Amino acid sequence: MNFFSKILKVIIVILLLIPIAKAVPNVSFTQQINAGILSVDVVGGSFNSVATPSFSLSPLSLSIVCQTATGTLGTPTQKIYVQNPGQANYGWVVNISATNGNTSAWVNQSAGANYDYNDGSGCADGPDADSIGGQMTINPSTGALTTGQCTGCTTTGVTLGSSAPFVQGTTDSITILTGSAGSEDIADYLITGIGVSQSVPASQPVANYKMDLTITVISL
Ligand SMILES: [Ca+2]
Ligand SMILES: [Ca+2]
Repeated sequence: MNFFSKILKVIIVILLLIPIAKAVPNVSFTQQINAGILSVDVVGGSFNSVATPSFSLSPLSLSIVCQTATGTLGTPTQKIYVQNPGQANYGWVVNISATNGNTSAWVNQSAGANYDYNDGSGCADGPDADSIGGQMTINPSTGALTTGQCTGCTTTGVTLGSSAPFVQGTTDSITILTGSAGSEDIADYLITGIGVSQSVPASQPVANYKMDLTITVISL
């Protein structure tokens, strides 16, 4: 190895060790926000969704005459919660109806006689085909409507529904709350204190009775 080859090796080593400055790549961060989903839920005091919402009418004693049981839909631990995060700018409606359709009934959990929830004749059995009496009335007008988590929102353009009884084939769905086109496009609301009453036929047997109702929201 002569002198020049030694020099060359040293230069090569030095070149490899020098860090090569590279251009720092520009990373473009992007974030898309889509319109939220119009929804209704049953929530507790901290807006936590209630896994199994429940509702009980006042207990009755067996009676030889027609009776009325009452209850309140929407309580401090089970509030009805409506959210419109910009999906329904032309308005929306919250309804309640029987989960299993208008031929549903209050089902005797002891396998005895059921009673109706939508007989237009009240306690007596009317023209519907189920041969049982009984009728439920939903009265949203007694309810308390407030805004939810939205800061600065108002309930302008949002109104509670009127009292109405279920009548099979005529009133299968009852309006709880309506948001007009003029209501805020992005807002949320809470409802408590909806009145529920149910006429129970005379001599209805001692038992627990059950039926399911569903609350839905649709955009206009
Ligand atoms: Ca019926
Ligand atoms: Ca009936």
